[in-house]
Amino acid sequence: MAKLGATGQGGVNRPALTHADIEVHVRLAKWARDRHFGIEIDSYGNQFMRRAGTIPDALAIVSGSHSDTQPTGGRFDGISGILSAVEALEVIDDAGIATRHPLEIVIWNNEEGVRFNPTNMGSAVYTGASAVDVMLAATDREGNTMGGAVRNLRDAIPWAKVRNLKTPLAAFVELHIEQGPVLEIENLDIGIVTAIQGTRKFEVEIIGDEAHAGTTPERFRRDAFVDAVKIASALRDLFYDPLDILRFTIGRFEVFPGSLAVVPGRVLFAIDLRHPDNAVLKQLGRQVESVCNKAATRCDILVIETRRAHPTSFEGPVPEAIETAAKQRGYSFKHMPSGAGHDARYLNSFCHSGMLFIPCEGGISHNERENTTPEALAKGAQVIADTLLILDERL
Ligand code: HGY
Ligand code: MN
Ligand code: MN
Repeated sequence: MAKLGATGQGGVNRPALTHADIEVHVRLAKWARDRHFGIEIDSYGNQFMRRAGTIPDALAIVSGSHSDTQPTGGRFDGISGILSAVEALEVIDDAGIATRHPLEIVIWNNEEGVRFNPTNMGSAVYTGASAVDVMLAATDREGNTMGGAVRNLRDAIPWAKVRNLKTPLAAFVELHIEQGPVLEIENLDIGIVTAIQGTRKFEVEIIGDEAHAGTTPERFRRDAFVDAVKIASALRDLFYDPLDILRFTIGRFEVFPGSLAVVPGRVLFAIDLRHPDNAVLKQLGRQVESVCNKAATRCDILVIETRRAHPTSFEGPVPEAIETAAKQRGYSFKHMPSGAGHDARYLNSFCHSGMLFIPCEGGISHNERENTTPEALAKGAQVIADTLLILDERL
């Protein structure tokens, strides 16, 4: 899978439903077809591969993650969660184990929010937290819509059946690399995820006037870049947290028209804000628009919120089953929160949900150097297989 969208520097660049990402979907669909598993794709492009259970109408127990990556992403963020589910279903199938519930592998569409903004669209749409029409209308930088991209996916897998959005599930469990250093430093096999911090994302548009860079005196300029820098600095002051719990990032900053000789007439940048306490996010998020407007001197400012997700905590059958599985195998584990966002966040308000982390070298992620070990991946996949079977008994 790491060859599909390989950057040449050891990483992966595989935006949602580009050629490389669709190829991931096709290969997994062919693998599933060879196993006589059912394949379904919903109207938003989430793909499900299903091994039937013995009880008719029993809800599916599902595991998986996302196949898209950051532009300079690693080989494990997302895809390791899908492949561990594949591995789990493969061994369960090879062993001829009949489960009561159907077991499913899922590929959530567009988790990273790189090509189409915002993040976690697939799980948000599936569970009803985001409107499908709005999300299908999202466009990438070339003006392609998500709706068109989903049609390309469907065309590539014509044998896939249609899955209805909001089809109920019995449970969802997601494996992910930790993307932080804790498990490696403490020499632990498995992290049982207790919570995901809340997030709010905004887009800020600064609208000035394009002008000739050589002839236009400063006093006549409405330079969008100049105001954008003032705004970015004011936002950094607003979000300064002496406790260093708040996470504030401007990871995208675009200057238009982007020519050396033109005073920028427009700047677009994105804010990523995260905190475990919803009250803090609420209080700070409320101030974004006024701080932007106050800091601007000559330009017009437009602020829109593109994503708001509350902190969520995982409790009940799924984390309990992960713990049972880890104990049975004699794997070391700890309970820990997640700083990164994951699709399990949206599933958690839809069905029993949980996540497990495996160690990640140096805690490095969203980086081409992202790495883990075959042993860590194998233990994680083993726990996923065991967890699916434990949940099949308990639910
Ligand atoms: O940004 C996140 O937390 C996720 O990895 N996309
Ligand atoms: Mn990621
Ligand atoms: Mn991820």
